[in-house]
Amino acid sequence: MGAEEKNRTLIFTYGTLKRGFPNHGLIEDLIPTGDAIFLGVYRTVERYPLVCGPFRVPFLINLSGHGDRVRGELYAVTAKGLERMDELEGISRGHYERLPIEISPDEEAAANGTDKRIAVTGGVEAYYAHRSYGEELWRSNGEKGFCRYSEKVASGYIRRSERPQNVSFLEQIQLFCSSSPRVNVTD
Ligand code: PCA
Repeated sequence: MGAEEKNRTLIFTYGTLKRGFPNHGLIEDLIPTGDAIFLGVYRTVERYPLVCGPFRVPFLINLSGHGDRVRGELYAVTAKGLERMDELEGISRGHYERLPIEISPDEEAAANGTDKRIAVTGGVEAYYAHRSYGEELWRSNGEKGFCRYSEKVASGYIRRSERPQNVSFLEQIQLFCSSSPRVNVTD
């Protein structure tokens, strides 16, 4: 089957899967076989919290109207590509959840000529922080987010292989949330 005949899912990446970031190798593996195609730089239509959790791992939180419009890269991936991405993002382990998102071309990137300006009408998905901890992570970050996962924001990122192996990722998230300073609002 030719690459153009495959059913594809549109994935908006905002974190370590982007070009130049630590998990982009996965996408680079998929590009030669046509299992991933770069479509351009986009921004979310709505505002969303983009925060870092443990190990400077980025999380988009499904709380539209908070944070900023977030910048990322759009890819069209085949079922095989999607399976690899879902595995990396721990979909079956409750790390991230893949849900719809609305995006539009990033004007700045379009002006630089890097954006193919493909009309994306819908059916785009992104990996959000799982609902089991999303809101807590937002509060732990003092409800302050970023508009993109830049090199500066990502600095201090620790790869999976270099993290403590005896504590699960979800436990690390809980530890991160419970050790973050929090302003207690009492009424
Ligand atoms: N990888 C996915 C979700 C968060 C992450 O680091 C991405 O880049 O969109």
